[in-house]
Amino acid sequence: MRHQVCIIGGGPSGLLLSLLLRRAGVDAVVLERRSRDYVLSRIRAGVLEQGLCDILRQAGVGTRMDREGFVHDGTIITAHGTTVHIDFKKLTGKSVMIYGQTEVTHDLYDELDRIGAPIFHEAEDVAIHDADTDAPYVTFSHQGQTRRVDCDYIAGCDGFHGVSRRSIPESVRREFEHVYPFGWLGILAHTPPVADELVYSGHERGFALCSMRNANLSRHYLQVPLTDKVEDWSDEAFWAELKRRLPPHLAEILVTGPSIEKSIAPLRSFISEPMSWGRIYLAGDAAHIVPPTGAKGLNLAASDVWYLSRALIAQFAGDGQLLQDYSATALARVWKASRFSWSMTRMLHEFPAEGEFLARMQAAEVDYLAHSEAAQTALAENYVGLPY
Ligand code: FAS
Ligand code: PHB
Repeated sequence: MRHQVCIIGGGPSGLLLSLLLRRAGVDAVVLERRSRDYVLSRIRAGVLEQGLCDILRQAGVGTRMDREGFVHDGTIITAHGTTVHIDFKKLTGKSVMIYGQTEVTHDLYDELDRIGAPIFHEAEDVAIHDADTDAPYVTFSHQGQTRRVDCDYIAGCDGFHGVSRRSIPESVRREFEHVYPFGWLGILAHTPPVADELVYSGHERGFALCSMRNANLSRHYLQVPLTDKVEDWSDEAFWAELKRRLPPHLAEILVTGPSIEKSIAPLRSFISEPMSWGRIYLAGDAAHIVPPTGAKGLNLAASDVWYLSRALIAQFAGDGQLLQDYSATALARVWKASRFSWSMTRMLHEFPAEGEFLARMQAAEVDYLAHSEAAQTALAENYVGLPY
């Protein structure tokens, strides 16, 4: 088969790219390793920047988000006895949308199905060939048959463990990584959120985050040692620890209940440069990973896809400049969002191995944040999303 663009990966990056390209008349196919049910069973991000919301609306898949999502004008940061409300709306004029990544993925799949966009699920052994020529192709096996996609360009939207980044020669790639000495234990429960906005809590026992999906679906996280296993944590133990890490006025109103999902995710900062080589263009987690403290993972995937879709559309219209500039353009925003995610993680997590000096630096940073509108504005403009 032949398509103008072969997209590897059917997560938010690949699906959104397919939709944006098809809206502009560019023909794309998506190859996804997993079943649709598996992809839709993953619980991940919850905060959408305004930029991502605007893209979804323009692409015609924002209706359910606007109906069911929650607009948040701020967030609460509490640590070392100090609590500060960051008022996004007042400080930046922008808000964020609370709407699960799973729902975004659902909406994208539904629209791509409606317009008949080709998606292969359970596409196995995907391999990229001749990416450094003007006739690249991708092979994969599907339902026991070997298939081939001849294409003009390959979009690597296959996440951190995908095949695309690894198809760029090691001699070309420069990878930057910082692994954090802890993970996040996440729980999803049919309980009401503990507050109207998200609560980021730094505590000497460890970081905690109280988030939500709707008025009766909460998503909470605890910083846990890398040695912890999810089976080490009963629901009761999770809730008891979360209460210990919250300010007393929140701990006493926290409603607990049985978990419907519980998992531990490791935290890392990772960026691979360049984000393009030959006819391969990387977008989203295939190129970079951020610690979720800044709620940037999904939102960076969106800005990558926005840049890449515009560049490919222009390329097929005869103007190759945006495509030539894609890697540099995307990386400029990736590095700034990675810095923000790293700084939020450093400010709010426990790093026992780094001793008392860092703890005092963290306390001073939260104290400065609480008393400086300039500091709050800097945090707010990064959290709501820097301009594309
Ligand atoms: P994804 O990893 O979502 O999608 C890649 C797709 O490619 C997958 O469906 C995979 O099956 C497929 N694939 C992989 N290899 C393939 C191959 N060889 N062939 C074909 N297909 C292949 N971000 C936040 O902002 N907030 C959060 O709270 C948050 N929590 C997270 C929790 C976890 C456990 C993880 C792993 C990530 C989390 N993230 C969070 C980040 C996450 O939301 C990503 O940024 C987002 O999924 C990026 O989307 P994609 O780039 O599409 O990558
Ligand atoms: C979530 O709701 O899953 C979430 C929200 C904000 C974050 C990370 C995760 O920073």
